[in-house]
Amino acid sequence: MSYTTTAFPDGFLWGASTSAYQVEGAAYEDGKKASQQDIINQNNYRERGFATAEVTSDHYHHFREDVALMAEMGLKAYRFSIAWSRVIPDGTGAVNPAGLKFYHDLIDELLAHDIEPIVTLYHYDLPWALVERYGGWISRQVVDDFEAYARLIITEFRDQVKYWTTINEQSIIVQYWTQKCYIPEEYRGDNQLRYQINHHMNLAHAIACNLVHELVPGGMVGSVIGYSPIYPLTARAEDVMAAQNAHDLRNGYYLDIYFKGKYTDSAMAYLERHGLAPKIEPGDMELIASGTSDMLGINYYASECAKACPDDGTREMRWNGVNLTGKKGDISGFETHPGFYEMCKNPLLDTNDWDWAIDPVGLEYLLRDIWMRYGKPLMVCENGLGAFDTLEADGTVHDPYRIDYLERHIAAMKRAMDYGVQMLAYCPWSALDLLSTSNGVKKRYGFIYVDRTDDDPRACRRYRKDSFAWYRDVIARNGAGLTL
Ligand code: BGP
Repeated sequence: MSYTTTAFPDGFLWGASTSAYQVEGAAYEDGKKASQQDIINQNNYRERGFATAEVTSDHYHHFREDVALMAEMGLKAYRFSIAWSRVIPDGTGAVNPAGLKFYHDLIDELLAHDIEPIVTLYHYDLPWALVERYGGWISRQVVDDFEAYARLIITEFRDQVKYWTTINEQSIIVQYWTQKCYIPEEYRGDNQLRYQINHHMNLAHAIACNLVHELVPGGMVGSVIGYSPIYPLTARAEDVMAAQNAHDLRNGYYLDIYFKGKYTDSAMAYLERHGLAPKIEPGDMELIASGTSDMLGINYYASECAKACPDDGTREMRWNGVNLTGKKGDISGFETHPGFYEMCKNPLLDTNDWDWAIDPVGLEYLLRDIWMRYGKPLMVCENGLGAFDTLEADGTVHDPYRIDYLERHIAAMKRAMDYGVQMLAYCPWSALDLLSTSNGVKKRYGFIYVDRTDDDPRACRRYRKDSFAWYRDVIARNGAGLTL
């Protein structure tokens, strides 16, 4: 079925995305102290040869050049995150003026180029001091400390930042908790903590929503969910039911908190039955319900597939597998919840080299589904293709695979808009190459190539990829003429 886009509405925010620890570098400069990602990525370097977070794309020192390149592409928005340990190095207490200055300079630079900042308060990088002090997100104390941090940042930038997102991808943090949070060794066997951490994040999210409403007149706030629509493997009723169960536990469980202020009944029943439900204290659900969202950020890379899974003692509960090599098929397994669902490969879809299904129609499907259920404006905060790119001797990078991926996803998003979905922004991942959360720097997503390897940060020189010129043209014609 062929579909070609007409122009997007005026004011649509064409953007791109990054996160602090994945792009900034300067991990220990100008007063910044370690975040848990600095520590986790040191381990990733030792154990797997992936780059550390010390330099990444060195955006901290190149940000003016990067913003100029973003402006050259015609970006109307830039979604990035603030590193808590840059502005409050010990997590609580003394504020680091140099850290705040960096974000002031960045935001001023963006605004000088008419680029709207979309700020994420938290993107996996809890100050390491809080892990050492009380185990990080495992402890409820983190909620109070997050509140103080969020109040500082929102107050500091409220005159310049309208769009705020709270916590990046709670859904993915539950799935890949030891890579997204530093979990002390002795706790790693206790899967209830995944959902306890998430509960603490729900409280922090609600507090941040309330703070934006209190401090930023006209501001808009919401979470950013890592979202995969889930298809049944077959049309068998049992597989369809399994896909619904997977949706409830992996997607609905977060969306219902953000928009209805409650946990999804079916998911909660499953968690309670298995001793995995979070401990909820008096007042928690009232706080969560008070922190209403004005919008939702969505990170979409791939759809997923589920099938029925018997609960007959032959299967063990497990969470997601991961492909660490970039060789198709090297995925270490699939999430399994006996009696509820089991994730599996969709035989109908091609994947990238890391086994992520490529599915533009999945974006239309999820946008329409979320819009139908919750009716709030949406923004794509991440979407993109991780690939091995090659820098040619003449400084060019030919990435037709990325152009194809993005074109079809943008077209799918526009078709959802034609059917009534209100979209604020499209911020693909990533503005420039950066450190992948799971695969080092060789897995690239950017419009701008950053010349470095996992072992050697070199000078991080920037080069425009073919997708850079392509995206500039897409923005110039306001999205018209793209084909699904
Ligand atoms: C999302 C994260 C990003 C980003 C992206 C790609 O889950 O919000 O931080 O990295 O996924 O994932 P990866 O880096 O593992 O390829």
